[in-house]
Amino acid sequence: MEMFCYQCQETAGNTGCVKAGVCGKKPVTAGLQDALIQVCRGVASAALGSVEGSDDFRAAGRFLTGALFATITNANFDDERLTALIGEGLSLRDRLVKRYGDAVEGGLPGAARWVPGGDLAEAGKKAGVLSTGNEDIRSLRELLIYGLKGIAAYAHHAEILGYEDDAVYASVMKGLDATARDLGADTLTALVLETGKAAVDTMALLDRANTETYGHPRITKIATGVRGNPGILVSGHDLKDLEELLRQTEGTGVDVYTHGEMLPAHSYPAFAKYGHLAGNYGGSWGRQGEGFASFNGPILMTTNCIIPVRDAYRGRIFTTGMAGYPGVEHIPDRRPGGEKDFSKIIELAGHCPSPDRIEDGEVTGGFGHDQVGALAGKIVEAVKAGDIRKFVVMAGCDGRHKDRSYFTEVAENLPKDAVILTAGCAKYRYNKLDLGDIGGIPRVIDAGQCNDSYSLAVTALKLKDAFGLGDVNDLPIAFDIAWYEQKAVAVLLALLALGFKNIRLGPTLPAFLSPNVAGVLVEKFGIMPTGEAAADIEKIMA
Ligand code: SF4
Ligand code: SF3
Repeated sequence: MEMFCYQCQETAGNTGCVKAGVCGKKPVTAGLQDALIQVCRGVASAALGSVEGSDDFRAAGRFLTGALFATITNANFDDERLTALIGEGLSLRDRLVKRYGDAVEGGLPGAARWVPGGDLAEAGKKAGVLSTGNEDIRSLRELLIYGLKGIAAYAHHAEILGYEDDAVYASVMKGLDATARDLGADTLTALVLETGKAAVDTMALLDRANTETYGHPRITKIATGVRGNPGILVSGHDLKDLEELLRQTEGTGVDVYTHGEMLPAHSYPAFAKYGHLAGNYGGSWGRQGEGFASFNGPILMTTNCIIPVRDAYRGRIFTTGMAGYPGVEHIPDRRPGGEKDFSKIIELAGHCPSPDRIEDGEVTGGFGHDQVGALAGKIVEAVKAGDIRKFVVMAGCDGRHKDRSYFTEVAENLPKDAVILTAGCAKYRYNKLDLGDIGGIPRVIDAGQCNDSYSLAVTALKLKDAFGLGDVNDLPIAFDIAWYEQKAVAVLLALLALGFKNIRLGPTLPAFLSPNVAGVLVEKFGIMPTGEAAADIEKIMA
């Protein structure tokens, strides 16, 4: 076995990638990511001895959220950057151990003194997933770590906008520390559920960061065609990068297009005001190969999901932030108080042909909780009048698995009195279908990025109040969630923490759930796998 990774939905054979990642991750990269996780454990344990909110505590919190984010599926494939992060983490850990090691409750676990030796990737592999022998403990530890990776991504985005919450950092530290200790299944299960609460808080923090910085999203029609100017395509999830790029391209004659999960940016007042924010180009991350090739201009990957880079656009793709790919130029981070310098990308755009037209329509977005709140009266009326019978939450990720056509089939065949609530790139399976509206309420209500899944939960809670219900599960709502990477794990844990039950999850259940752990989720929360579209629709509408 050259590596072991089973953190995403596309893991080989739904058991684990052992030779190379289906995502393109090489064994060395996998080993380095394992090493980075091990270093993160040590940093977390040592930081727990520091005072919450102190400079050292914050430095650890920031390091952990950034480093965990770098290990999310399709975020960073660059061995040099991973190695640099490991080095940074080891020095931080050793400094924290020296200062606070004695104050750590229960003493420091072995991970805090881990010495990788010469071959980092090999050492990482030894300390990786399979170093835990018991499959249930392994499953719970990994479930915890993947939930924390999602939390880390959200916390990192919030931090970029200047929003931090020490309680979130503390939860990340506590969770990581727990995976380095000899804890039983019950303790780990309780921690997993606690992590769901931390996920809710982190998503609320990011929601505040986004809406206070860029305004509340408003219903917006977004063009999917192209204009005749040269363009830059921005993918990933980072709004700050887009903000700075829009500012720097103003008046240059270069248009900016969004791709994949950047689509919802069009709905924020702070971005909609830019006339050269031209539209959204292409589909979700899985189809970036074709879309990036025909775009003709530079592409900026701000976060996940980057896939193995093709020759067709190798010379014009750039990464920034926690994204990275070997041989791809990386735009360095902004200095405190400064902006990133995108001049090289803008200059390159000026020498590139304009994008090929691949479609010519529009999609509607901008249904954040504030906007839906404004429509609540209308929605409640439509439910009471029997015009809306069910809300079906179909949020989450898209992917390349052939069974994902299930989600298109469900969307197409849901009865006309069902409304789909969505967020994340899962929407690309049905957001360009003409599903119509119910008395002016569109049948696909798109809250935004996976980062905005919180908005859907707030929407559901607002509807619960509007209907005067005591339990969210009494709402006419069903969950049919598509997952791929670890942010979706955090969202799932958040939904469980908020009390939502009977969630369908597909296209497959996570390989990292052992039969016993899956059993607990089924029994306690009614989690179930997606099945045949027609049969599921019947159950959803029942
Ligand atoms: Fe395999 Fe997914 Fe891990 Fe990539 S991230 S190596 S596809 S399990
Ligand atoms: Fe998509 Fe990667 Fe998860 Fe942000 S872009 S939802 S998969």
